[in-house]
Amino acid sequence: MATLGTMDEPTGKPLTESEVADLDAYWRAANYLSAGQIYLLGNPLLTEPLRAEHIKPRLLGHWGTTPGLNMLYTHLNRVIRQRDLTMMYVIGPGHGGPAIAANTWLEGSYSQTYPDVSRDAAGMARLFRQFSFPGGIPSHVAPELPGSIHEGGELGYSLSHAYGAVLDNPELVVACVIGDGEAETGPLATSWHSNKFIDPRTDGAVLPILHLNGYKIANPAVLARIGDDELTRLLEGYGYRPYLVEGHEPEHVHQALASTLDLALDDIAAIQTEARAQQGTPRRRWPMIVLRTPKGWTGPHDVDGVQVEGTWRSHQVPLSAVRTNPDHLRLLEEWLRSYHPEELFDDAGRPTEQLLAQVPQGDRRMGSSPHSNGGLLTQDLDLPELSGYSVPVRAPGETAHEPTRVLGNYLRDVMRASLPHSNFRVFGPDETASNRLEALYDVTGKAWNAEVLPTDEHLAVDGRVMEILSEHTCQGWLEGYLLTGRHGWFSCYEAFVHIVDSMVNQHAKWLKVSRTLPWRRPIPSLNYLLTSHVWRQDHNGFSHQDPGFIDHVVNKKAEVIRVYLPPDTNTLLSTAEHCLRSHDYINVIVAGKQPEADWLGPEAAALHCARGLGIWDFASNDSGTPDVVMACAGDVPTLETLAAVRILREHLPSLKVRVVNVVDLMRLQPSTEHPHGLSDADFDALFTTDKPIIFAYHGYPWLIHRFTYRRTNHHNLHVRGYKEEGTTTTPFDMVVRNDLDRFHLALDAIDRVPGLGQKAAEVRQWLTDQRARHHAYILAHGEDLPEIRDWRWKGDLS
Ligand SMILES: Cc1ncc(C[n+]2csc(CCOP(=O)(O)OP(=O)(O)O)c2C)c(N)n1
Ligand SMILES: [Mg+2]
Repeated sequence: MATLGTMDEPTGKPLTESEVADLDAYWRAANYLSAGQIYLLGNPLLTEPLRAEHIKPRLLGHWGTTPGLNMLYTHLNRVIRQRDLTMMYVIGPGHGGPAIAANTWLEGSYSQTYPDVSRDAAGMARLFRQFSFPGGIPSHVAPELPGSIHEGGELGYSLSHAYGAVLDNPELVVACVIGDGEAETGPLATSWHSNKFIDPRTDGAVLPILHLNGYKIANPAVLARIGDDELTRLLEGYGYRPYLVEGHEPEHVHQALASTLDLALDDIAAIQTEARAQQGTPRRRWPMIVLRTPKGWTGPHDVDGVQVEGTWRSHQVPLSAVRTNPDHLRLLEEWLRSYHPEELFDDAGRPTEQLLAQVPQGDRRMGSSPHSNGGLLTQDLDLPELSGYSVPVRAPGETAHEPTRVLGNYLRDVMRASLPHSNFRVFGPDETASNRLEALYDVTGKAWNAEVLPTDEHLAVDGRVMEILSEHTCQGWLEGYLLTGRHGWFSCYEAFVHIVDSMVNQHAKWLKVSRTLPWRRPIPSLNYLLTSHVWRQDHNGFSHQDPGFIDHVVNKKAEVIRVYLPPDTNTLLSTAEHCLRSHDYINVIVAGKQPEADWLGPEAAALHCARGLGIWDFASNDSGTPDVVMACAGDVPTLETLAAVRILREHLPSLKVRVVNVVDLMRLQPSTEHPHGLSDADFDALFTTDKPIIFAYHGYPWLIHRFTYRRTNHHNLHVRGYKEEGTTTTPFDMVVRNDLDRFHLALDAIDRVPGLGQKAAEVRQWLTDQRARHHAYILAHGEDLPEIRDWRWKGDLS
């Protein structure tokens, strides 16, 4: 056992000479195939001397990380075979794509997925040519690569993805390589703590492997330069038991890595066996590996008089002028021949029996892991009937409910029904209760295996609500969970979900590409519930007011993105059910948690959500010929619109008003741009071709213009929304500050309906006065005017 500050560095030699030779041959083959992908357009087996025309015109890809990744793949295959493990490989430095392509080709998974890239000379030539080549595959561990759930293009998410994958997969071990550069990122740094949320009885295990190759792109990596003592303390501080494998002599590293993997997997097996045999589940110190090997290992040592192997210079292509510089060409040939391809592949380019004997069989191959193509394993959720949760609505606006609290009851029973299948979890940065979803705690707890005090609530080692104050980790866990075929729900404050803007980008890209790959089965959608939204930050104020996540996600491919703004409880329930049934989408639902008027009964809500938008007859008096269209999207804008409509209809009874509510924001886009988009004819019918439209929108107003700029009546569209005016103030003052209040919406209508301004001069003045009254009142009393607080939509005014 290591003493503090010293990593275990196993010294055993578990391998026979011939086993070392076998492993080394496999590793050399993987390295050869990796370098071949980066460099070769022809002459894949080096059957003739290397010439400039055999070299790719553009040399792209990353060599530096690759030999280490190959070394690990080689040895993971060994332990998979020996222990019959179900293992997946997640690679933080996903720029090491050639390594995974090489290994999955060697093991046969690649050719099984892409039969034209056969496991022979012709296939090898294709494998080489297609890499980072127009019409081929990307340089990273992208969705195109079998066995991958993690592209790794954007660094930082490997460990949270790995942990998400092992939740509720008790047999799965994920070997997760973390780049020493990647380890400097915020998301990676916080994700070490995932080990406090694992239940060894029902979850699988992550084996983190910190790849200490010393460098990032042009700099040393911090963790490689703080000394073993400090690094050990850091990793132990995160709750791990680090084992060190260090060296550059292949034979030594083979022995050290083999004995270390044996020990680490023994540790994992012991933890799991012990935990699964008894009731007590104290926190465990899970093993991890620190692999300190040279960056660009086995590549050219010196190029143009400077050292490349073992330095940052090997990050991408160690030899960059091979086509024009005969010296580089010679070095490349020496380098490639140093692996002795003639010993590794037969005359037909097939891997030798020696290599084939080392790969696991069938689904045990990491490139064929069903977990890495999670849709294969997805079992749809058993969703309870909504009727058990929906609220009765006798008349619109008569009653009020807290939408997310009611949703919480539904999610509780979704969770309950999922328990036998262990395939649903709720994620959030400590906001499940704050977002009023606490009914979930009737059936499950919050995952937690660290210390528990008597004053804590709902903490449980086997809890299925995952709360950590790291939006990055929540998102990473959830993505890992979804990508391995299970279902999830992420509830987050609207303003702070921006923290994962970049992660959602990456997931959207993953989905976009996956959808084009017939062999990748659809996975459950990524569902966001953004509550505690911009308009109701009573406790917090300006820092918490930002509805821009919607603007962010709609930049992604239309076929992947869905945005919903349910205006009340029943529409939220219907939307949630729809999202939980869906696949391959990113669903963003924005809905309030404060008591809100119930506008639609269960059936009307279901219909409205199915349409995505529609005329609200109960609030309209236009009989098919409106003078003005009052449109709204979002709960607070809907309330203000209806209040404005009531003012207009009371004060100007001859004015014909049509109310259109939008729940599915994507309906506003042209049908050519989004699968949910309305045809122009449908849009014109709802919004007219020539009448003013006053549109009250939840978020930044420009988005509505962006969606509708091609519509016939766009020049008559006037949008009110959040214009970055906020502070800690009353709910109504928030809308007043942003001109989204009922008085301003009514003013907008008066000003935009031709000829109405003069006739309605008195009403206009009254409306302006109301805003002034409001202002004076809140300054004096600290709360909204009673008639604002107690306002209810009442009866039929027509
Ligand atoms: C979040 C993020 N920032 C920057 C980059 C650009 N980048 C690509 S590779 C790399 C260095 C990675 O170093 P490390 O994680 O140590 O990987 P390795 O040394 O194994 O190549 C950087 C900074 C990135 N891909 N992602
Ligand atoms: Mg590195």
